[in-house]
Amino acid sequence: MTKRWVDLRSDTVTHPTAAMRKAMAEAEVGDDVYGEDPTVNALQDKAAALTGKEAGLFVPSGSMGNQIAVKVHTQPGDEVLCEASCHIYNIETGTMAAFSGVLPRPVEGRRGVLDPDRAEAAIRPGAYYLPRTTLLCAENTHNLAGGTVMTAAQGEALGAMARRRGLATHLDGARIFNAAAALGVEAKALAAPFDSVMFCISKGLCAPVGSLLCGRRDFIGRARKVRKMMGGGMRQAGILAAAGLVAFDEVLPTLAEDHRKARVLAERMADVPGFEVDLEALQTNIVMLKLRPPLEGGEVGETLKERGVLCHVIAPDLIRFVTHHDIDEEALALALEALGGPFLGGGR
Ligand code: TLP
Repeated sequence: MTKRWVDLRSDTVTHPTAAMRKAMAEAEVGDDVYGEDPTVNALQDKAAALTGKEAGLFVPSGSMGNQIAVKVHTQPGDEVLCEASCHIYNIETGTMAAFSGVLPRPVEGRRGVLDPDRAEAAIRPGAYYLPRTTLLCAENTHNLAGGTVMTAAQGEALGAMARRRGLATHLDGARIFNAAAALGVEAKALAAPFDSVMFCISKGLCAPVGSLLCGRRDFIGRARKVRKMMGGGMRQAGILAAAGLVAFDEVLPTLAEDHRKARVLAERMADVPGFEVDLEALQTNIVMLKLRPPLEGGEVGETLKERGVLCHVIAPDLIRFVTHHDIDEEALALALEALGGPFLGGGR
């Protein structure tokens, strides 16, 4: 029998469910570059409805969805306000600079949430020799802050400020349904303050590939052109979209379970000498573990791997664990057992 890994590196590691594979095999397809794939069209319509936007566009990845939005909302030389540790700026290979020719203007948030006054203070005055600040990007849930949520009220305050100052707004909602589940609200309430929103079906929702970019109809029209420019025009993509349609019915309603499992893991971690977890900051499915010296990320990661658990070592003092649909009760028990052994003094 092959070894069972408990893979907590990310929720991107989830596999499509049996129902998804069946729907994929049976999907009605067409050429989506002609707009003729009925399953892609159905997914885009559903995504627009879930986020309360006029239209949606199926894109191969979350990064592409975000970067299309940046391109459509800006002109080269513009400045983009974003939270300092956001994905768009830090983990998308510098695409906003390389592809859109824009400058990021990082602003420190609190637990990943931008304060409207601090963000407003970073907007450039209108002098002709300064860059123009034209776009504000937010992230919900916030990945590097540890899956933290931005409430609808916080989003509304940020959106209102941006509108008043004439900025376009984009929400990286890769995990917006985790935020919605944690807050007990609909995703569209969290997306409403923003002009555009991107969410992923390939993370906690278990679909194998893809993300949706949603916004006004004219914005999506321009986004479709940029997607083609980036090489993201797909053909019989209904095979992939079919999994997304299943995900909304089958997996989306179970996200709160992932959050419960993250808390069980985090509570166990809080008892391990040298481990530090901020249980108050833990709101969804991402557990950020801080290590106190002499513990070191690489070594702790290796020890866990020897015990069958995979995690994402972000820095020598920081490890990320993400729970998801494929972490069942047995996997959770294995992870808890792995955390039970010593991490110092040759306790492997
Ligand atoms: N995040 C991945 C890695 O890139 C870190 C992960 O394992 O969490 N926005 C957010 C908030 C994300 O967390 C991610 C992926 C993306 C965008 C990009 O999505 P993809 O990987 O589909 O390009």
